Amino acid sequence: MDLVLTDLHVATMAGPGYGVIEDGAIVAGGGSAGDRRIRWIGPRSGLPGDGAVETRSLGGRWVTPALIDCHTHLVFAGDRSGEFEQRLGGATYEEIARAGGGILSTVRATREASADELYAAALPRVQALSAEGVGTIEIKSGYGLDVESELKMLSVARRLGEATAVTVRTSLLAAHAIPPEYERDPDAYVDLICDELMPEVAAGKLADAVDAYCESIAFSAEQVSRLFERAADLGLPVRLHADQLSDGGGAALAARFGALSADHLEYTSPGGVRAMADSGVVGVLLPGAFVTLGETQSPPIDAMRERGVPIAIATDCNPGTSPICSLRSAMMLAARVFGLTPEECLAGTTREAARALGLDDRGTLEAGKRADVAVWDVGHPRELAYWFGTPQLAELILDGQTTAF
Ligand code: DI6
Ligand code: FE
Repeated sequence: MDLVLTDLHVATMAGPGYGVIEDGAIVAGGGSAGDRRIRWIGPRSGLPGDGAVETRSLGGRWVTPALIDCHTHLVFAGDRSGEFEQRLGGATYEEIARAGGGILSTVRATREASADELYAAALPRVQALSAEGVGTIEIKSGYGLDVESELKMLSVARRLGEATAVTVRTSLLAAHAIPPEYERDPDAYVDLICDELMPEVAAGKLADAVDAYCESIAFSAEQVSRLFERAADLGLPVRLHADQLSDGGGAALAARFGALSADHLEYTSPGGVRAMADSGVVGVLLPGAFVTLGETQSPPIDAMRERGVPIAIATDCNPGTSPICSLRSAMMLAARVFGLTPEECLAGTTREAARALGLDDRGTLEAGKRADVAVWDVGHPRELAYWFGTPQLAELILDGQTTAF
């Protein structure tokens, strides 16, 4: 049966601007479970009156596309709050990483944890995001750094998608840090990823994309190129942690491989921005990491706007640099710290985030898109990038059905 939503205002995010439809209506349904679509959307006065329908009045509330968190590392074990204390005392992220802390500290805990323990720890993080209207979450591996533990992380991420109404998209981020066993021969670890891990992940359809961390403390452009060539062989799209702590030419590298996205971008050069624009690479901004690390150099937002680089915003939820399970907070930080407009913040967590994941079936409210709708107790959609830590979600409809949160 179709679901008809009326007595609402819509920010379709299909443009121009918020794509506002005042006093609108939405007809959802059609399609099988897992693929229920918007059949019609427009002003209430034009509502088609055919078929068996369940009509719901939303009491004049605003609706938007369900939000999309397109960059998280939310499957992990352990705790790194002590590193935050160290950094507040003056230590840098690189110093802590080089001393064996940082990512490798989470790797030790994640390797030791069972799949069930990882799942139990991650589920509340997924629930916290969906309680704020998030209907699609990307989750990366990258705290296993060996074949077995990377597969374990990806399976846990898949299980989170199966057990909840949220869509989970996974990325293989085996090239997140150099594992201790390969400290003297990082290239052999890149071989392991290319020759063993990636083919197994592809065969098991455990990852929707391949990601890598291109940075002086992680992997070189040459190593990333090898990984991305292998990903292309296996038909897996790529994305890149680029230019977070220094300009390593990551944005241009991502562009050269036609990556879905390049993420972080604090140190990206004008040439990198140009390359992204030419290749249609989405720039994913991660203000939670920027603030947590006390960074001072902002991504080149003006250049991105001038060149028309699509801008997405994500939490980067992880235990080391972005301890945040709140996409609404990331939106507010992107506005306040990076100077994005509230409209850019909402586009960055809907339309552009969908693009960063290579998903063309969501991110806007239009006929033919998935019936993933967030219903808000706000007077205007700009409030979504204003209030943070403040519950304003009235209802989350995913795949045409109300979801508990
Ligand atoms: N950049 C980040 O900010 C996260 N990963 C990355 O490549 C940090 C992950 C961590 O410190 O655990
Ligand atoms: Fe990240």
